[in-house]
Amino acid sequence: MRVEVQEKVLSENDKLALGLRERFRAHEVFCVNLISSPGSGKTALLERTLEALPKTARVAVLTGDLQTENDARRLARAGFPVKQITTGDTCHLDANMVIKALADWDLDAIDILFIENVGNLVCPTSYDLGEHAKIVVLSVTEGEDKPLKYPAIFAVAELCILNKVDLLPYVPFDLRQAIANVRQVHPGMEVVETSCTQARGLESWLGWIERRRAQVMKP
Ligand SMILES: Nc1nc2c(ncn2[C@@H]2O[C@H](COP(=O)(O)OP(=O)(O)OP(=O)(O)O)[C@@H](O)[C@H]2O)c(=O)[nH]1
Ligand SMILES: [Mg+2]
Repeated sequence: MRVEVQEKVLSENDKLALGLRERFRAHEVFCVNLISSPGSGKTALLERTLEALPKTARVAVLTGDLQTENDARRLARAGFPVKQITTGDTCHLDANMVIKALADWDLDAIDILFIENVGNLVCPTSYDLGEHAKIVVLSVTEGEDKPLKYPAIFAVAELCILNKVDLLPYVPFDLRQAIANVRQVHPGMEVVETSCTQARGLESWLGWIERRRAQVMKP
């Protein structure tokens, strides 16, 4: 008799991410991983988010880029803990970078951890950071075909933020087709339309965070 044993071989990153996920669970930290092309508005969305939260909110941000501390500087203005991870020539964050960045933070003092990944619609998709949800940001200047061209991130993300809707009158972007493309790759996927320059759609986004966090924290 032949018995087939199928065992998923965990990569080194997966093992570290499992450890991170366990730490987030133990310290009751809700963690989201924001992924998009460069310039879709990840930092702008986080700026508006931090501004909208009460000063007493226990939130923190890790932000990844190949070079510069620009995003950390922008985000630190809101007064919450922020740390930049500069990856040099690496096109994504990995679990080890997150572990190192968290080393001197007290996770018991954090309820929500936002991780802004390096701007890239491909590489960050396959690196688990121990997050509870990946969120993909697509902006209207990128073209409505991107979910079909880069399906992997749209397939695994729980939520699609469709950003820069204030520019819709000026760019040839078919909003209905874009949403149809998102849902062709990921049936039923929730889409929230935002403008970070006009602070539109933020209530829906903040509502999603609250609902999803409550789900994750349910005993
Ligand atoms: N018109 C408009 N511009 C926006 C919006 N959101 C962001 N921007 C602009 O788009 C540019 C890029 O925004 P960022 O927030 O830096 O984008 P990002 O995704 O963080 O970029 P990287 O970190 O480099 O990947 C900036 O000039 C923003 O001001 C929006 O909703 N509407
Ligand atoms: Mg950014």
